[in-house]
Amino acid sequence: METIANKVTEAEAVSKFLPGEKILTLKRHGNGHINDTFFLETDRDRYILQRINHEIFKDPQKLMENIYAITTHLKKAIRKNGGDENRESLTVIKTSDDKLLYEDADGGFWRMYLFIKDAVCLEKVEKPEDFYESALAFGNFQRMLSDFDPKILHETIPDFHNTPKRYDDFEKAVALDKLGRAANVSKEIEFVRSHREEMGLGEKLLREGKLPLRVTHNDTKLNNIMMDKKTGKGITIIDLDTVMPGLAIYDFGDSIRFGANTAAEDETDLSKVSLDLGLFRVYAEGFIKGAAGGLTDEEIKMLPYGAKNMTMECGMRFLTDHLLGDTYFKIHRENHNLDRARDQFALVADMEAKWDEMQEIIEKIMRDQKEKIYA
Ligand code: ADP
Ligand code: GN1
Ligand code: MG
Repeated sequence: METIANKVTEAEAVSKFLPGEKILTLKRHGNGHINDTFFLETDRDRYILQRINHEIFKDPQKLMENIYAITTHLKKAIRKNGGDENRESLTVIKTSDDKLLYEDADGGFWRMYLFIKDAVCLEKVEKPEDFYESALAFGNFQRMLSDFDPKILHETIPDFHNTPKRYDDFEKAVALDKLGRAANVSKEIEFVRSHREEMGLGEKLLREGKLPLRVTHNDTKLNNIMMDKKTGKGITIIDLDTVMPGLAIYDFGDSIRFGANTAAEDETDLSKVSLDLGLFRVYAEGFIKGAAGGLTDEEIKMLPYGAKNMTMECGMRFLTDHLLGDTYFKIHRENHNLDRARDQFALVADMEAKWDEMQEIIEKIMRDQKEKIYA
């Protein structure tokens, strides 16, 4: 068996889900910023074991009830389409006493999923077709959840994409200046402040009923989707922790923020950071197609704003965490959150330079769609 730190605790957790299975491999896995994720291979099958970050998800039981309800709904839709429900959806493995979670003696909360086999999780778009396929899959995910009753869902992180609320949290962190870091980041603080007003637009349109509240994923970055190794298709949407009522333009936007950036999310050479307009167009086409007519004209028109606002909000969250002492996002080096924030702000600036082109791309897709309908 390959070993890892804390192996007693992880192995103990495994025994609660899979008593009698022999552990062959158990090791850290993936690049998520939130949970502790482990790859597990036993003499029977392969699995993902996760310790849920309960500083962030305050009620792991309710979180798992959400995920169980969502995956049950998705599996039904997948079966109806003749698909493979254990491959196209996450599958929750319960404990041997039929619970969705195991709570260890230290107050850690563990869950288990089937491992999605013969699939890869990309950290970077390698070719436009991959990005198009991921867009189709996220659009399709949105469509499959369009008849899911949002009232069943617990709000796992209240105000997750409430950008004005995020702005208030940012100002509080600046005022507190817990570690005396604010003086060094005055340029970044100014950048956020200069965008304050526009960051409220999504919430305003929602209040006015111009954008609908839907059941959305809310964390649609490229490494939250598994791509089939053979066909290259987006096969499974993972990381369902933040599935909650939200705005479709933000699901679109978060994918653009991560996948259409010509650099990694934490690149320090900012000259490498820019919006790839080709990828923006490809993703927009896939997302609209995947949603299969489910998006309103107003939503489609607001896609560029969704991209810019998610980038702005994420940069602001990274900067807030830097000011508060890096307690939210996992960091792997000094100033990691600051590097991430600077990268996001550089991307926002590039979107501003390319704003007219972003709008034209979306308008052209809308015109082409109408022509197809009336042809
Ligand atoms: P986080 O919330 O920390 O991002 P994720 O649930 O996204 O955690 O998991 C982290 C990584 O683990 C993913 O990016 C993916 O590479 C991998 N992963 C998660 N669930 C599965 C699964 N069921 N099958 C295969 N890989 C998975
Ligand atoms: C986190 O969990 P993960 O790594 O897929 C975060 C997202 C951010 C993203 C930035 C629950 O996503 O909101 O956009 O990092 N998830 C949570 O990379 O806060
Ligand atoms: Mg993730």
